[in-house]
Amino acid sequence: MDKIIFEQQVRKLMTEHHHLTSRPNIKLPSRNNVYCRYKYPVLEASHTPVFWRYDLNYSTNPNLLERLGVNCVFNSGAIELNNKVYLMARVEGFDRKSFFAVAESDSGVDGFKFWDYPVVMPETDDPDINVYDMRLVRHQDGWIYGLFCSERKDPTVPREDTSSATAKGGIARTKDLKTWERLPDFVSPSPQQRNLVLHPEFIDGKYAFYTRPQDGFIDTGSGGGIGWALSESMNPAVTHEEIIVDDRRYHTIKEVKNGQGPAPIKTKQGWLHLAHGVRNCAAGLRYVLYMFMTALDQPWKVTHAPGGFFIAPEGDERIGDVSNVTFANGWVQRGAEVLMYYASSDTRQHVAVSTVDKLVDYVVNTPPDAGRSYACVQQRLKLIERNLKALKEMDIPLQ
Ligand code: M1P
Repeated sequence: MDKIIFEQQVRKLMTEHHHLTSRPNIKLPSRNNVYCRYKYPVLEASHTPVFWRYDLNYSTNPNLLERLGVNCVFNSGAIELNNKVYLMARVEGFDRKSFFAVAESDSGVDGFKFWDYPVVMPETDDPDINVYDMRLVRHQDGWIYGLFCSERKDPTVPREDTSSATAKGGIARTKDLKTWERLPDFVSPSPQQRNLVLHPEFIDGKYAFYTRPQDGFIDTGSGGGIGWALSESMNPAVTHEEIIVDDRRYHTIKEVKNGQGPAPIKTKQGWLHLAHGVRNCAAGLRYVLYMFMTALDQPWKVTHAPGGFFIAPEGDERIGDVSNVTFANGWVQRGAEVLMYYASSDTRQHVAVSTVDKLVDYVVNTPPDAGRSYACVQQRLKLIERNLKALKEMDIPLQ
């Protein structure tokens, strides 16, 4: 194309991108009165700046080809700073490597714009092949920590095995999300460690972590469950024992595995947790989100565990690079409201909104998983009986 057309095309790309990132989001009516979804994802691959993907120089790219494609944007950590919401997005290139990038918004539900440059995360002496799923935690010690999965090829397998990997808990800290100090990877008795999350407060003067002890990269093996571990320091963070806070269980939404989402939110009633649970079926693994509460003075003890899932993939959310997945590693409390950032099918980033009061009500008053079909029917019968009485008292006829 000639240079004038080239410049017109570049302008068009930039304008289209601006329209996308400025598009107001639309809150959808709630279907359960617990939370509302929003119509549009807050971030997708096309939200990444045009100048991250195209070579915009006529001399080197006269056909204006995309050079470094972005495949998806998902599994974002989240934090509020200076009255803005910052998402630490997992951006995955066409080359399957993930990296971190910050997008900011005033509203937290739309207008997310990526900073001009992605995060340059320093490496350790043993470079990661892939980094992803950062939890952002503002700790009592004054630092903002980023905890993420650091993946490398498993050095112990035969040469022909080019798939086996090891997952370790990567740790870095910052004051501004721009400059990062990389700390040594988390050390625990478990051979694999993903979904590592830092508790925001000291426990008896120690750093506390939610872990996921696991034998294999995908399979939990003899491990699994959301663990709890203490470390004297963050540099290095070392633990000798992991106890299980929330185990995986047969015939539940977390039968195969589970993992802590973002760091828990402190409420008057207890620590509010968002997590993901995984089960297997003929279509493959299904990832849903669930909630639970732990004791204020003993965050490793579950006090309330509503049965079933909180958010499951629906509609377009069901389809993507890894279909049938909802995953969350970021949420932000803004006054009474909670913005929950959940990703669908390892492809795009959404938001759902609720309030602390509603989430506490949901967690405290939703009946637990009754464990067996018969017991579940008994649970539902109780609800039906009370409701039939209530309808009669309100003089509302059955349809
Ligand atoms: O593909 C679904 C998810 O799989 C992993 O989660 P988990 O460790 O619980 O199995 C992660 O790779 C996560 O990023 C991904 O969304």
